[in-house]
Amino acid sequence: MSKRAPADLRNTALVGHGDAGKTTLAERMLFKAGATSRPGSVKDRTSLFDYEPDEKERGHSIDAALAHFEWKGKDVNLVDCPGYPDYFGETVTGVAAADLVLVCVNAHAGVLVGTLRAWNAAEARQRAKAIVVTKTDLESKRLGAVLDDVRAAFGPRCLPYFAPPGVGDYRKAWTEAAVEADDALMLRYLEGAEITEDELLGAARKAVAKGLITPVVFVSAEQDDGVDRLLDLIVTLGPSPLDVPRRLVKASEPDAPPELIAPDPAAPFRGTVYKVQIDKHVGRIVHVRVLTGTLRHGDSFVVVPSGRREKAGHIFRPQGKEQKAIDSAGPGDLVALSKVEALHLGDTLAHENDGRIAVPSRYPRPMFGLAIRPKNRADEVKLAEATHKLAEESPTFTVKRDPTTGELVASGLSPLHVDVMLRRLKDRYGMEVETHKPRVPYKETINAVADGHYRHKKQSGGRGQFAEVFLRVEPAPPGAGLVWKWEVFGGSVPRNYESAIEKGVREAMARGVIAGYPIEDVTVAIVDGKHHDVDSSDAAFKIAGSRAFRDAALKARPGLLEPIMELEATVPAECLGDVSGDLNTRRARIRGMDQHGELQVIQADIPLSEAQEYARIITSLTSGRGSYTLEPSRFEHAPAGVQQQIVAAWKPHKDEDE
Ligand SMILES: Nc1nc2c(ncn2[C@@H]2O[C@H](COP(=O)(O)OP(=O)(O)OP(=O)(O)O)[C@@H](O)[C@H]2O)c(=O)[nH]1
Ligand SMILES: [Mg+2]
Repeated sequence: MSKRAPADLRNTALVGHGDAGKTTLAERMLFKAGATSRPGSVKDRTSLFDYEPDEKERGHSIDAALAHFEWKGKDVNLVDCPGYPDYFGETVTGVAAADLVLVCVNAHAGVLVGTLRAWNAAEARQRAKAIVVTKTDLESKRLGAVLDDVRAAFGPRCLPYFAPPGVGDYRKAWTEAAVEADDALMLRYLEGAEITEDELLGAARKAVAKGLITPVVFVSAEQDDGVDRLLDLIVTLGPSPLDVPRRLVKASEPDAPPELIAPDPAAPFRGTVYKVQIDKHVGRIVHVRVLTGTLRHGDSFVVVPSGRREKAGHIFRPQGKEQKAIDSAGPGDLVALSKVEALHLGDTLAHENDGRIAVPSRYPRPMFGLAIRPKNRADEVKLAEATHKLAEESPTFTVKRDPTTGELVASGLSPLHVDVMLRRLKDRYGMEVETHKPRVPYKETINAVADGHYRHKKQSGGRGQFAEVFLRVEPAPPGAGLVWKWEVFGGSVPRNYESAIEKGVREAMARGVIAGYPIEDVTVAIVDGKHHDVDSSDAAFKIAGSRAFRDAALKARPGLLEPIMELEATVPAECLGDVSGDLNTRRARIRGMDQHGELQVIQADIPLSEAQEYARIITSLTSGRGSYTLEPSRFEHAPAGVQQQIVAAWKPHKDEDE
C-alpha cells in the first residue's frame, strides 16, 4: 500500500446487535473495493475477520478484527466488532480505534438492546456515528418503518443518506441540519442564497463529525445493494483523523476535563494501546493507534506515566490475521507491534514522559463467575500463566483468587463468554479445568459488646505453658476491619506479648465463629490478663488471645454480612412486569426505572447470592432480548433465614492452634 496523508485516512468500526450482518457486510466492502478476490463468508468459514478457529466453529464473531482497503483514493481501516453482549468489551475496543462508528440495525429485527448499547459506547467516546440498516432484502417494503424505529430510538437527527423508495424525502432536513455546523453558510442559507453541492458536503462532513447529523444508509450485503453508497458515505462524510482532536488527561487526574490536542503529523509521537493479542505463533501483538506525530521502525518511546522505555521493532499493518511490515505510521494509523512484552491495554506511549495519557476506555465489569481448578493438580502454575495471558487479551475477563473463599474464580460477562475463554484455555494452552459455582464470599460480624476470657495452661513435665487474657469486643463501623486497643494497666500482661495476642485474635477473626467466614469490623480491647515469668511465651499468648476472642465473639450476637450488587437491566418494555416481578422474588430492591424508546432500564440492589445466575434468568425472561450489568456495591446484614441456612451448612474443622 502506498503511504497516504492522514487526511485521506478513514478509521471505521462496525458495531451493533449480534447477527446484524456486520461481518458479511465487511467482507462485501473489502471485495467491492478490490482488496479481496471474492467476499469471504461467515457460514463457509472463509471470513478474513472471523479467523479464529472458535469463531469459525461457533459461526459468530468473538474478537474485533481489522482490515483495510482503498475506496476512491481514500484509505479505509475497518474494524469488525462482535455484536453479542457476551463480547461487549470488543465493541469498546472497536470504538476506541475508530473515528466513525457504523451502528448496524438489522432491517428485520429493528433496534435491539445490542444496538442501543453499541450506540451508547460510541456516544461515551464522542464518536461520529452513522446508522447502517442491514439485510434490507428481507424487509424491502418496510424500510420507512425501520427508519421511524431508528429515529425514535436515536433522535430526529438520524437522516437518510440517499433514501430508498418508500422512505420519505429528507433533503430539506438534511440541508438545515448541515448548515448548522457552519455559521457563515447558515447565514447565507437563511438569506435564501444559493448553496452549492460542495459547500453543502463540506458542512455535512462537519455536522457528522460533531454528531449534528447521523446519516442512515440501507444495505443488503448478500444482494450487494447499497454497499457502494455506504463506501461513498465513509469517504465523503466520515471524519479523517485530522478532523477529530484527541483527548488527553493528566495520569494523576483522570477524571478532570480533558485537554484537546490536534493530531499533527509533525508533532512528537504519541499513541495508545487499544488492543493486545497473544498469538500462538507470533506471540504478543500490541495494537496501537497513533494519536500525533510519527512512529518509525526502530524508534524508542516511553510508557506514560511509568517512564519505562520501549522500542518499536517492526511496525505492521494488519489485514485480518495477516501482518504486513511498514516503515512508519502517522496520526490515525492503526498498527501492530510485536516483541514488546511490557506494553498493556490502555497504555499511552509518547516521545517523553509528560504525565499525560489518552482518556481511557471504560469496559463493563465481569459479572458472571465460575470457580476453576486444573483437572491435573500438578498444573496449578501452568494454569496461572495461561489464564494471565487470556485475561491480558480480554479486558472483560479476569481470573482471580478470592481472598475469602480461596477459590480461583474466572469471571466474564456471561456464561457463554466464560465458556469461550475456558475453551481457549484448553485449545491454546492445553489446560483443562473443572468448574463449579463459586461460593459467595460472605463475612461475619458482631452486633453487640461482649467480654471474653481464656486461660491457657499446660503442665507436661519440664517447662509449662501459661497465658491468660481478658478482652472486650465491640462493633466497629463498616470497612474498619480490626480496631485494636491496649487497655491493660499495671503490667499484668507485659507489652511484649501484645503482638502475639494480636496475631491470635487476627487468626481467630479470619476463621470466623459461626460459618467459617472472616469476621470484620470489630474493636478489640485487651483489658487484663496474667503471665508467668517462666512458663509464659508468645505461643501461649497467641493461643489465649485467639480463644478469648472466640469466647467474646460468640457472646456478641455474631451475624452474617452478604455482598450486595448494583444491577442495571435493559429489557424490552413489554418484559418489564416479568423482570421486576422476578426481581422481587430475589430479595432485590428496585431503585429506579427509565424508558428509552422501546426499551426499559431498571436499576436495583440485589444480593450476590441471588444474582450469580442472573445471566440465565434475564435470558429466559426476555427471550434473549435483555442485557444487564452488575457492580459490587457493599455488604449488608443477611436476613435471618439466609443466615440460618449458611450456618447450618457449615462444618467447622478443629481449631488449628490446638
Ligand atoms: N438475507 C440476508 N442475510 C444476511 C445478510 N447479511 C448477512 N446475512 C446473514 O446473517 C447471518 C449473520 O451474519 P454475520 O455477518 O455473521 O452477522 P454479524 O453481525 O457479523 O454477527 P456477530 O458477529 O455475531 O455479531 C449470516 O447467516 C449471514 O449469511 C443480508 O444482507 N441479507
Ligand atoms: Mg460478525
